[in-house]
Amino acid sequence: MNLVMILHVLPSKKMTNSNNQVYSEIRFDWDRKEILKILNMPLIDLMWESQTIHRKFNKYDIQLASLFSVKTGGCEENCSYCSQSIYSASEIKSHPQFQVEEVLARAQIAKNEGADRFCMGWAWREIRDGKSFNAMLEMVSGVRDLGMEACVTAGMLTEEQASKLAEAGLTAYNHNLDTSPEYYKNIITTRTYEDRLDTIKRVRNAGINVCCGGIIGLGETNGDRASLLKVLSNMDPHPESVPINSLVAIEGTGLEDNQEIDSIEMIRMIATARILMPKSKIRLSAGREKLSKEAQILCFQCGANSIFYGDELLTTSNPSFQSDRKLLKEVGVSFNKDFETPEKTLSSL
Ligand code: SAM
Ligand code: DTB
Ligand code: SF4
Repeated sequence: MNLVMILHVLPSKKMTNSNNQVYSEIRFDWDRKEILKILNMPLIDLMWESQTIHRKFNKYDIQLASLFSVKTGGCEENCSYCSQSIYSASEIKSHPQFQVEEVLARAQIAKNEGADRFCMGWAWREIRDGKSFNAMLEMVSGVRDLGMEACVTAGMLTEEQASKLAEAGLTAYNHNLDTSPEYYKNIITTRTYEDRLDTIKRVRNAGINVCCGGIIGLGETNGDRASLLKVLSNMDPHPESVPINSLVAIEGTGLEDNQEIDSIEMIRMIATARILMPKSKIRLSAGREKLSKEAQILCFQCGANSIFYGDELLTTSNPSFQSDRKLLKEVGVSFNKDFETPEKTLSSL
């Protein structure tokens, strides 16, 4: 019996999330063993199964999410992959928080380039109340006024902060689990896995969409990848978006010497995430510069339906707007339907 058949015979669950989408035939009870079996399936079968599920639940369109680092560097956490941690010796340029107008000008550029979502990052352990938070709220409502989805990633938050962000119109909050509960302590020790899960619960309870994923290439095993996917796919409802990053090994970080992952591992991770979370946006995230055009196309085929779009991630580079547009046109998937004139670009700043 193949996976599609399994999905048909398993007891299904109908429920609605905060956006009143009806979920059916979607499971929240995957166990690690069956996930590992999917991850390790012959690649040709895994690609077939994931594409079948993707075609059943989604259209072939790709969400373009631009990323901007509103506050860079000086973070108190010790995430060993991160150039922005005070524990890293990376030579990144720290930058105090950008002003609201500057951030909205960047969002406008991203919109002109065809992005439908604008993600703003703060190198913080947790959101701090006061001037910076008030500015964050203005940025969120400003991005929404541009007609874009707004996403924030700024560390842990309180219930009150979450509800203020919801009021400001925040579409999604990104807070990654990064890896499995078992491997996590090898990567970060300044906050716990439970802390991360609590933050995600507060986001969900405030009615904000959850953006939660992880990183491969941290030195974890396939079993760890299965455990991470188990935690994500047992969230009910599933996170609306699931970024799958591959480690960008940045000089000066604790993981600078980690071996680069093979692109097939990324394809396997994306395909498995698609099978487990059929309707989530699976975002092919950091590390795309190391993937060939063909590997990216296979990721789209297996269910990736979002990318980070724009020349920069937070402190590292990403494929250019132009090259991504060319790639997506070549593949024949659709992206932002409102996007007309690529010429309205950086020159408008
Ligand atoms: N400080 C906030 C936090 O940790 O939630 C927000 C920013 S943080 C940079 C967002 C996420 O980016 C991390 O949780 C991690 O999953 C991902 N990330 C950071 N550095 C990375 C790297 N070098 N390679 C791949 N992913 C990375
Ligand atoms: C996510 O999962 N990946 C993005 C975003 N969410 C914030 C960040 C990737 C960062 C890559 C390394 C850097 O540019 O510093
Ligand atoms: Fe800080 Fe986020 Fe980097 Fe961790 S990943 S060090 S919390 S900016």
